[in-house]
Amino acid sequence: MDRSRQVIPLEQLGATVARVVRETPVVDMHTHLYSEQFGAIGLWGLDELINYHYLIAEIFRFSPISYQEFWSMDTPRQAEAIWKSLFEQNSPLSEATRGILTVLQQLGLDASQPDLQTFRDYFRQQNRRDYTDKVFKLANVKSVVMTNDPFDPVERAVWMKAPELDPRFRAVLRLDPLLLKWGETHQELSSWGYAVEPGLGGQTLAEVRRFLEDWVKRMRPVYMAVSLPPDFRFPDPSVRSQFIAHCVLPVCREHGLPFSMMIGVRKLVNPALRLAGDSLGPADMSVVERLCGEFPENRFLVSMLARENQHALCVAARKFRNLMPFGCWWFMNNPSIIEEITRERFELLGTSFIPQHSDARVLDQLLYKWPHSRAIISKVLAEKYAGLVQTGWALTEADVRRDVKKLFEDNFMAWISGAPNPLLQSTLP
Ligand code: RAT
Ligand code: ZN
Repeated sequence: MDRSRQVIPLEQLGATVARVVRETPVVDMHTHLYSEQFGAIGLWGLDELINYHYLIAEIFRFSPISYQEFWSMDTPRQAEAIWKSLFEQNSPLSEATRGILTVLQQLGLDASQPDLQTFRDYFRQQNRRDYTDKVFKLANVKSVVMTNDPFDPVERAVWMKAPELDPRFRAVLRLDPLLLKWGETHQELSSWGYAVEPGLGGQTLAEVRRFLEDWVKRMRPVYMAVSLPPDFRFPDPSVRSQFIAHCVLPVCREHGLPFSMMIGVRKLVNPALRLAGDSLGPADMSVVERLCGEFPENRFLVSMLARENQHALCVAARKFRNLMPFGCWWFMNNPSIIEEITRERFELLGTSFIPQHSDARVLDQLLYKWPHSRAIISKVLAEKYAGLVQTGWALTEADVRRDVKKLFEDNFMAWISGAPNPLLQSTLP
C-alpha cells in the first residue's frame, strides 16, 4: 500500500494527535458515578463539585476552621467555606481546584467573574437527565463504569428491584467489605441466608461463591474490584487470600470477568478528615506477579497508588499478558505524574495499556478530568510518534486513530469481553 499520500508531516503531528485524542470517545473504566435509577447517591452539580473530598483535604491547609465546625455544616455551607478559602482568599492552583474552573469553562461560564451565586443559578436551571447528556457529550465520554457495593444498603435496595439502568452506566462488583472486613460482613451474609462461619469452616467458601454468583447475575458487572493496602500479600493465612484464591478468582474465571486490584491505599491516616483522610504507601509488586503467574486463566486490571510502583507495574505487564495496567489513580492523577507514568507506559508497553480513568465522584468532574488527561496523553503520544517519524516511519492519521481508540476503548473492551485478546497476543514478545 502506498502510504505516502496520507502521511502526517512532522510539523502537523502535534495538532493532528491532539485533534484525534479530542475526537475519540472514551470508555471511562472506573468512576464512582451512578445512573439516575440510584437516586441521590448519584452526585452532580456545583456544591457537590466543590465538596469533592480532594478539596476538603485542601481547605484545612488554608483555613483555621476546625474539623468539628466543618463537619457540622450542611453541604451548601461547606461548599461556601471551601469556595471562600480556596478560590477567594487563595489562587486555585492545585489540580482539584483548577478542575472546578475547567468545568465552569466547559459549560460556558465566565471564570473571570468568579461569583458562587451566579454559578449556582446556572446549575439550578439544569435537570439531571438533560444535564447528564450534556456532560457526556461535552466530555466526549461514551460510557462510564460505576463502583457498586452490594453491602451498601442504599445500593442494595436499588439492585434488589432489578432496575433498568441507563446503558451508558456499566456495573462493577466492588468487594472491599467482603475481602477487608469479614469480621463485620459475615453477619450480613448470614442474615441474607448464606451459611457462612466467621472462621471459614463448613460451607463458607462455597457459600461466598454462591453470594458472588448471585451478584454477578443481579448486576451483570464488567469486572470485580477491590482496593488494597500496601502490605497486601498473597498467599498468606488471611481470610482475604482464601477468598481471592477460592471464591473471587474462580467466579471471575467462570464468567470471563477481570479482577481489578487497586493497590497502595492506607485508610484513614487522619480519621478526622473522613473520606479525605486516606493516604498511600508503596506496595510489593512481586505479589501482583505471583497472582498473574499462578492464575494464568484470570485477567487482572491493576492500578498502583504510589509513584514508586509505576515502573515496576509496567515491567510486570511485560512479563504477564494477563495483566493490564490502568489509570493514574487518585494521588497519581496530577499533570506532572500523569505525564511521567504515560511516558513510561508507552516506552515499555506500546499501546497495550489503559492510560486513564476519571475516578469521578460527581458527574460534572468528567468535564475536567478528561480534558486535563487528554491534553497530557496527546502531548506524550505526539512526542513518541515524533521519534518514529524521525526514523522515516510513515505515520498516517488512520494509525493514530487506531492507536487512540485502543487506548480509550478497545483495550478495555477486549479485556472485559472474556474472549482471547488478539491485541495482546500480537503485540507482546
Ligand atoms: O479517588 C477516590 O475518590 C478515592 O476516594 C477512592 O474512592 C478510590 O478511587 C477507590 O475507588 O477506592
Ligand atoms: Zn475510585
